[in-house]
Amino acid sequence: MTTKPEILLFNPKGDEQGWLVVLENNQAVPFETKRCYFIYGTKEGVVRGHHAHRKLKQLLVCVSGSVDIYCEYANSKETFKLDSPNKGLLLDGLVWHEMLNFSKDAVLLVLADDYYDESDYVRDYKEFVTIQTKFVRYDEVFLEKSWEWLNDRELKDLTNTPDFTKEEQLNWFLNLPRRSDYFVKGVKYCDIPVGVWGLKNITANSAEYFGFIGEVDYWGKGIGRYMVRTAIKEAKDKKLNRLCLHVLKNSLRAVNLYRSVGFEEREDMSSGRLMYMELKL
Ligand code: T46
Repeated sequence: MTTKPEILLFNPKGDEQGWLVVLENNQAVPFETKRCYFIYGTKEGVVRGHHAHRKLKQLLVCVSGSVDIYCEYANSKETFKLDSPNKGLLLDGLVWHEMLNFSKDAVLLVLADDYYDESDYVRDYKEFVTIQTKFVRYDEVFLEKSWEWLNDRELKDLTNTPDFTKEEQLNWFLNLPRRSDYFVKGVKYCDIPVGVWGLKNITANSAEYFGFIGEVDYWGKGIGRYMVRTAIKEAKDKKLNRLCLHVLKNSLRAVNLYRSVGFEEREDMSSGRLMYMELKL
């Protein structure tokens, strides 16, 4: 299980004549150390890391000089300054981290709770996003969240959602199990409901994709790409030979995303603010 990155303060022994910090297992170090390594001589401007660990626990201590550690965990992004040998940064599990702004004299000591294992590294940011994204049953939680999301002015506009009442929404939800022309999934990131995707107007040959991320803090991570790729796979599994979608013409991010996975505009079918796109499967 991943926990939030945390700064631990040590208790140095000594006085003005000199200091000593003790790093003992299960004391100042909150795990059993199996491996220790250090990074030094890093040239100016170099950024290291760019990965997360699936399970590894690590304690990073800058024993000389200073370094910044950029961390991404769930939806929070934080940069921790390690500029004293009296403090350490605890990284436990899936935290994307990058080490930057190494001072010339920086020595970054790392204690780890396991031996080196390349398979524990997630070095691709896209994979970091996909392993934390889950497509789950669209349940009452998503129903309630969708009410909030689709009544937000910006999202309502972006998704071209018409006005609807609570009652209409509930009827739609209660009818879902009986509908073979409709498929919908809730999207969770780090267990937090963030969006919805689905296929509608499903026939023997084709369907229409829809999807949105309702939690604005999660835009730009690549979750949308994973949603549409999964929808394409779902359509192929259903043996469909065509997917289509409607997107706002001025929503360039979305248009570019759909183009990048193979959707093409059909100008004859586009109208007003809406672009119609198609993908042959
Ligand atoms: C981390 C940050 C804070 C080994 O063979 N054994 C080891 O124990 C380690 C740590 C690395 N290596 C090899 C793997 C690479 O071929 O050393 C090379 C450099 O490793 P990497 O590019 O992963 O280095 P950093 O500075 O980006 O990351 C390191 C740690 O690898 C990583 O676990 O969390 O420091």
